[in-house]
Amino acid sequence: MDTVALAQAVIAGDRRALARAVTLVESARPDHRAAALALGEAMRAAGRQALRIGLTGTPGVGKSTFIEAFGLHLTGQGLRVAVLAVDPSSARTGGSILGDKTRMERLARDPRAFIRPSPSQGALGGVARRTREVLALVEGAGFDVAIVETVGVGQSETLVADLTDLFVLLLAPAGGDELQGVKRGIMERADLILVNKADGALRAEAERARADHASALRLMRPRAEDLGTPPEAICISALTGDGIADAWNRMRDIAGRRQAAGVIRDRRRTQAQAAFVAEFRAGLLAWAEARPELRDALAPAADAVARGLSTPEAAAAGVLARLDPD
Ligand SMILES: Nc1nc2c(ncn2[C@@H]2O[C@H](COP(=O)(O)OP(=O)(O)OP(=O)(O)O)[C@@H](O)[C@H]2O)c(=O)[nH]1
Ligand SMILES: [Mg+2]
Repeated sequence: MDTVALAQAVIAGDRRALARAVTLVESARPDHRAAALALGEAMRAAGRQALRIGLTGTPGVGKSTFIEAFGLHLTGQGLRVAVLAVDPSSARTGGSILGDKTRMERLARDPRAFIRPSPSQGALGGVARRTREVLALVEGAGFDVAIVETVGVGQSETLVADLTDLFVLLLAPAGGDELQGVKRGIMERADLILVNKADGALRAEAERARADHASALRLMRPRAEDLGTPPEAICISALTGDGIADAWNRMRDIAGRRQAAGVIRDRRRTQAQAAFVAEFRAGLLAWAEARPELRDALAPAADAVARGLSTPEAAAAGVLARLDPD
């Protein structure tokens, strides 16, 4: 199948075509790149949009269990849901992939759902680039909601916030002050906080955590994108399903307000421009590093720096001067 036919099949809703297109986009082979770019253009021309939801939470907080319950809630309403994962390969253990198979079993079998695990290799920047392209594919394929999941342990959550329209933080009941310090930067990005596991013996503790986070959110600097309605924290249980419908209603409300005010459009424009700059810089770097006149000079220059024979600044300037001897 050529790229044009593949793009048409993706847009027509052919799931196998979508899986093939995703594989092409995630491929590291240079000869797949042209096809991936053409697919991206075809998706852009199709002009479809999904609500992009970023979801982050530390390992074990219940992300997979939540996505299963939440995803089924959405497909139950007739919506089509795609689930993508962004994780540096090191953060993803074999255990959690196995866990996902059982925890998202029903959603994985749902014809209205499409689940794609994280690209297995590569630096975070590269993983994010691929995820942006896969997001475009699932939008072109007509999915209504795209969930991008990441483990909240590094920079990946910022990256996911930069790829999505809404950023949701999933928390566990326990943690207290110490946890709050760790995630302050993430909290500043959050549009909704869900305190999970608010069931059984954990119910009261979850409510305390919710109240703590709700007041922390109220103390944050107001953000223009909130349009005067600051982010909230609610209790849910991914296990029992309590609060899942409420969580979706709130996300829909936030998205609806932002859509009407043009906030989502503006945010996507900013994101697209940032992606362009990142792509350009990555390409420039790859090009420069492949230039023979630089490649051959890099190792000796680094060696000279290590041995104290040159300052880092002078060594870098000397290597760069080879690109442009004038
Ligand atoms: N009581 C209770 N347990 C839950 C709930 N949600 C998830 N769990 C349990 O918490 C554990 C971890 O759940 P997962 O959904 O695998 O968590 P995760 O965030 O996807 O974990 P990683 O993929 O390892 O990052 C499992 O034993 C779940 O059954 C909940 O709402 N209530
Ligand atoms: Mg998981």
